[in-house]
Amino acid sequence: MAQKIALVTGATSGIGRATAVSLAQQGFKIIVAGRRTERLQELIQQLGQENVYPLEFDVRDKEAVQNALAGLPAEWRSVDVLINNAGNAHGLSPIQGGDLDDWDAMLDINVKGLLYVTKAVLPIMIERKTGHIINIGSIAGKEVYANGNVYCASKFAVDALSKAMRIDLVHEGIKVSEVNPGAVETEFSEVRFKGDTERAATVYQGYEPLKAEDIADLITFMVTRPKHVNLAEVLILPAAQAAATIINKQ
Ligand code: NDP
Ligand code: 8X3
Repeated sequence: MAQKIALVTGATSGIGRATAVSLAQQGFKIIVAGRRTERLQELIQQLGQENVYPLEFDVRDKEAVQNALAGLPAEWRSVDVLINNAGNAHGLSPIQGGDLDDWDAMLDINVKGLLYVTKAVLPIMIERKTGHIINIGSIAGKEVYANGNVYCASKFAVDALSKAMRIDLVHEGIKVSEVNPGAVETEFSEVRFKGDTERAATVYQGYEPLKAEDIADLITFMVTRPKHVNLAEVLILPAAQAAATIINKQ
């Protein structure tokens, strides 16, 4: 049987990178997408040129997204699985103190970027009447917390879009799922706090957060279920976390 092809956005770091590695270990061929070319090259070195195809684009640039997908070589075109993972939080401020550029970044990347990539991949899946899309939402798309405002709104939008996509695409034979993680130790907080690594580290102190590999395990499980099974929505938390801001810190 032909190897399945998965496209992972945000594959240069954290959850996306771990997912690319895990799916490659399960025999998938992986299209890895991100802006940091050198990290895409590292994945090729690690997983082998025959198993990995790099796509460098900013998900905010709709033309770049379309061109990248349209330019895939024939042997990489039949994308079976799309992991819409690229995203970040930018800042953590009350609404009255929010930064307009941070708001643009979160809505443009987390919401519109996810839509642009999905739109570019869908014709391939619809033509073949098969496919599985997994959107990475968040616990922040299930509950709002203080100062989370626009990031939460972006992830509530991912939640709504995941449900809506599942409804619209069911008749095309395409499965749509959503993974909603709690605290995962990645570069996420470094990005949120604009390179302040000390502040970022405090987010994960006093308890055991999830690792990127925990989310990758879950995604790998979800995409390897039989064709008739769709794990539609999963909330995955560290054992020490009960809600977005309720964490049993020692
Ligand atoms: P990281 O910061 O480690 O990874 C983010 C990834 O997104 C990078 O690969 C980055 O690649 C990519 N990305 C960011 N902006 C763009 C852009 N404009 N164009 C293309 N790619 C972009 O964070 P995580 O792995 O933690 O985050 C992955 C997803 O998981 C995000 O959607 C996040 O919201 C979600 N999430 C994270 C949680 C956590 O606690 N860590 C919890 C819940 C959800 P590059 O910079 O190379 O472009
Ligand atoms: C990331 C988790 O709680 O920082 O989506 O919003 S949280």
